[in-house]
Amino acid sequence: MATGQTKSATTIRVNGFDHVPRPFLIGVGGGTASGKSSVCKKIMEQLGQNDIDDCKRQVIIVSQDCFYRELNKVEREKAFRGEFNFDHPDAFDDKLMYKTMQDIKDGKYVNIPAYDYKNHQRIQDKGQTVYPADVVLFEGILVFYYKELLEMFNMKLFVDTDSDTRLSRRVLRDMKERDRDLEVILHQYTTYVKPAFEDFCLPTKKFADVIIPRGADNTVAIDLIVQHIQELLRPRPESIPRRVRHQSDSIIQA
Ligand code: UZR
Ligand code: MG
Repeated sequence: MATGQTKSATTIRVNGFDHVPRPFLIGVGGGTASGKSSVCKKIMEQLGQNDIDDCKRQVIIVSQDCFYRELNKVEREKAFRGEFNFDHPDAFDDKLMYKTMQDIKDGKYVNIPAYDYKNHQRIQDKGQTVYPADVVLFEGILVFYYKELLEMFNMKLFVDTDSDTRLSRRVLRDMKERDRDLEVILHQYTTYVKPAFEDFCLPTKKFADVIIPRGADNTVAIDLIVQHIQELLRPRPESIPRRVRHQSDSIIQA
């Protein structure tokens, strides 16, 4: 399935009515290197979703980074010099992001682009197919910035980690995983990352339902969130299967 394409939602018949299972959408915001991905992974683990086939997962993670927009030639040259602001809301393809998240909410199958941080571009032909799931975690620095997106979330978490910790993690990660020089990382951080965090990310903390201090180290907060999600998923009518998926064109019950 090509990037941006969708496949219509799976309809199931419950008590004589057509029903499309819709996922519970959780936004996970927070500054760079705050531990958003780690918090999502822990939630997934505790909901017993590890070592499960992609198409059978009840909980999935989608990263906002997959929606960085395509850069033109001049912008890409700037990006390689560390002079492009990836922390500004304009760096994202907001239209594709809304459409994709709306399709996910509508229980459709979607394909989202993969992103290459070393070359600052989408990886063509290498996307992630998102199958309809019970819970979708959407994580990123600016997930609560865009009003249309904000309104889609059923639950909003903000990972609140001290900025010294975030900077030191960011330096190590960018050197190791993103092939960057220390000087470029620090220049980028002071010029773009930190000011944009203060202008665009931090003000969205007020929209959060739950603020998680210390990120993934905060096992108590993560336990509470997991318990809450489990309870929210439980009250579904017994007659509605927890999960359905396509197999050829038929519908099978999990
Ligand atoms: P997290 N980013 C890159 O480093 N390169 C890119 O091509 C695109 C994004 C960075 C971006 C932002 N900033 O701070 C970070 N820069 O990815 C967000 N510079 O990712 O939330 O995992 O830190
Ligand atoms: Mg991340």
